[in-house]
Amino acid sequence: MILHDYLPSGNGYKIRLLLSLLGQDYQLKCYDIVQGETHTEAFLKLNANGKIPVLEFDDGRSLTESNAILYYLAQGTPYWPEELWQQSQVLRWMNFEQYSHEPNIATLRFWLGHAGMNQQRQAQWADKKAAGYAALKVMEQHLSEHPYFVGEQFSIADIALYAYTHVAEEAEFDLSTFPAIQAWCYAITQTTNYVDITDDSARLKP
Ligand SMILES: N[C@@H](CCC(=O)N[C@@H](CS)C(=O)NCC(=O)O)C(=O)O
Repeated sequence: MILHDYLPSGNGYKIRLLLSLLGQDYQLKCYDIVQGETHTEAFLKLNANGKIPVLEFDDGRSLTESNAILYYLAQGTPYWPEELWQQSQVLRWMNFEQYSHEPNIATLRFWLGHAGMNQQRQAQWADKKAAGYAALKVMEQHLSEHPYFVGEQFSIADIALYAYTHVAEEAEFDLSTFPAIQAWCYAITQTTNYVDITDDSARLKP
């Protein structure tokens, strides 16, 4: 199994973290997305949308979209609940992540730390910042009453939301006023086989 990825990517990290928690072997192939390496003819055959992460299986099939990959890998594991209502709640939070969280927090982090700012991005900064804080408030409210996003169980909803929340300060989000989020982040780091976002031990050797 090959994970096509970009190391700083939270979307890619979701997959790296779950694979590590599950103790699954894989090889990591990294691309520089800032240099457009996901828009080559070869890469577009893996994902016509030109984005990492892509999980390529040994039988030649490829799966794209981080949360779809999480769903696939989590089947039959404790990270995907058995009960229908709880499954729906996992999907609810994963959709929240893709619509209300990632386009704001991840985008600002990418602009600031990787792609660079320009006038057009500067003009969107305040709106994205406000929307990112609104998402963090929704999370804080939930986590002040529950240890995880769905039931009492650490699930792929937590992995999806953790990926960009734990690095939100790189996008100048102040997490100090979100104690429940901080406690939840800390609890995740204490999970057996936890790896951090910079871990590239599965990287393919050139
Ligand atoms: N919805 C997708 C988003 C994937 C995505 O935005 N990937 C970014 C890196 S985090 C990327 O590859 N960007 C390169 C590009 O668009 O050229 C997912 O969750 O996997």
